Amino acid sequence: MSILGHSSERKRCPDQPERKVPVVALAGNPNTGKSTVFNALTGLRQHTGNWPGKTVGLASGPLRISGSTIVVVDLPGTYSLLAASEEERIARDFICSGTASAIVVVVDATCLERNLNLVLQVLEITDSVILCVNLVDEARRKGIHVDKAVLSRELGVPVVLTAARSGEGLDQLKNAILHSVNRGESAAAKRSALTRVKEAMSP
Ligand SMILES: Nc1nc2c(ncn2[C@@H]2O[C@H](COP(=O)(O)OP(=O)(O)OP(=O)(O)O)[C@@H](O)[C@H]2O)c(=O)[nH]1
Ligand SMILES: [Mg+2]
Repeated sequence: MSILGHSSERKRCPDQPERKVPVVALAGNPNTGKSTVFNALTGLRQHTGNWPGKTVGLASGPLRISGSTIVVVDLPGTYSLLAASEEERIARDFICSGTASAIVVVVDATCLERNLNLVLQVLEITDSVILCVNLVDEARRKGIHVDKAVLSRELGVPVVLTAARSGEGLDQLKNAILHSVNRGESAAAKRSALTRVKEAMSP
């Protein structure tokens, strides 16, 4: 869809800052289920399959929740922000561009340690991160338990456990996205109100 980066058409007061449609990106190592999460959030049908490197460009679609529309961007898989391939460069450039209000890092619950490298790199760029620990059904099958509370405490970000293919945890993920976007908007509104007050006070 074409609303990525475009302003909403909602009427606004002349001295109010323009409201942009919030953007949330799905980042993560290849084959962690980003496009499956994207499809579940947006109702679209991005290409998925059980081998890495399927998503090669940016895809975007709307997540409609509680009367709000949020643009979700599905990024190509990347192991690191020190991009090696063209697909990794696309993901890195988008993450670093600041376009997204929040980054959802989708990790594989069955090999969390390997995936955390990218999580830590993204956390160096922004603290608006949600950790989506996907494939928890596979982890359960292998006897792997992921302690959501400990992860969230240690990383300082919300953590949601999902099995995107069956829809498990997706409502919690939607709520975490909405919460993060709303928090970002209210912080931005406070900053802009403060700027206006300062301007009004300056001689
Ligand atoms: N069992 C299980 N399989 C999943 C889950 N999420 C995704 N899959 C499967 O994992 C495979 C990879 O999913 P994709 O959504 O294509 O992964 P991706 O991260 O977009 O992959 P790239 O674009 O190649 O980086 C597919 O076969 C999905 O059906 C899940 O929660 N549980
Ligand atoms: Mg994909």
